[in-house]
Amino acid sequence: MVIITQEKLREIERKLSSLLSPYGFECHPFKIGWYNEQVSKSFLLPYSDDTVAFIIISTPSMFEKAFIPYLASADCIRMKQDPIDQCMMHYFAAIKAEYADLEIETIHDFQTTPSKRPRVLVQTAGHVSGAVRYYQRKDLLNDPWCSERKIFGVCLHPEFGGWFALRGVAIFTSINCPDLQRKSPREILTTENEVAELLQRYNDHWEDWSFRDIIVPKDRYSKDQREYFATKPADRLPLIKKLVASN
Ligand code: B12
Repeated sequence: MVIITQEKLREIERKLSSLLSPYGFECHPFKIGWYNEQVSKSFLLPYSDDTVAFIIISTPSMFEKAFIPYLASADCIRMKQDPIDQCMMHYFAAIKAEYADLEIETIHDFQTTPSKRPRVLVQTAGHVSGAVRYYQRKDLLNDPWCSERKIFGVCLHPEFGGWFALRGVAIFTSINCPDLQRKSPREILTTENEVAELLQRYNDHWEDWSFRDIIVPKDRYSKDQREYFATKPADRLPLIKKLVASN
């Protein structure tokens, strides 16, 4: 186990960010303890509290900067796995390669345990890193839903509103940074009504994507990207061919 200062951690963050940002990704550090103190027992990550991890976020430009070039280079037509998932695996492998001398465990948003639970709750990880604000039903003093109804929570990014995805975490399992100072996420919505409206849009109208525009974002998904995600996975092949051909 290596103990590092906050300054040294900022160096690691800069290096990781310079690897990922040309492809439209952001990375934000957090301590495993901050995550573990929020989640229930079955979601605990098995590392000590000061272990350093990063949440990896894809911004709207990831589609053009990482995904389309990846499609062009990979044999997606014969791929069994979802092309976006494959592409994320490719970039997460690049993180491990960049730090070949360190032990890194990467966990994707789509990975599950043998009992089918998500291996990591990326919304909680995003919130404790301070990168995004995770709005949940319990943020409201009063809410309009009946008590039995499950209301899913949703994160907002300070710049991109809902136009981003939380792709997973990279855990530096042999690095501890006791000094890392916690950053609270920015309060993006200011009133209870706004939070209720966000949760309503995410839970009842997520397919119209209006939850993503609850604030005016700096950037949104391109037309191609919207068309891609609006198409059922089984029908995406012609679109993939078109994207590759036009690139
Ligand atoms: C399973 C899943 C689904 C399921 C069930 C939804 C659900 N939330 O459970 C289904 C298939 C329905 C679904 C659908 C969608 N999903 Co989905 N889904 C997931 C997935 C894989 C796991 C979510 C999960 O099971 N959570 C388990 C529950 C128990 O977690 P929880 O409610 O957060 O509870 C924890 C917190 O409350 C925490 N906690 C307790 N107290 C506190 C206090 C604080 C301050 C904090 C921070 C935490 C905290 O502890 C609890 C656990 O013990 C995540 C990716 C991931 N790996 O996290 C994506 C994810 C949540 N989905 C996402 C999206 C976008 C969608 C869709 C819009 C489709 C899409 N991909 O475009 C739809 C919309 C859903 C809807 N309106 O109903 C995004 C949300 C992004 C965002 N901005 O927040 C995620 C994060 C994927 C991603 N890559 O970005 N999804």
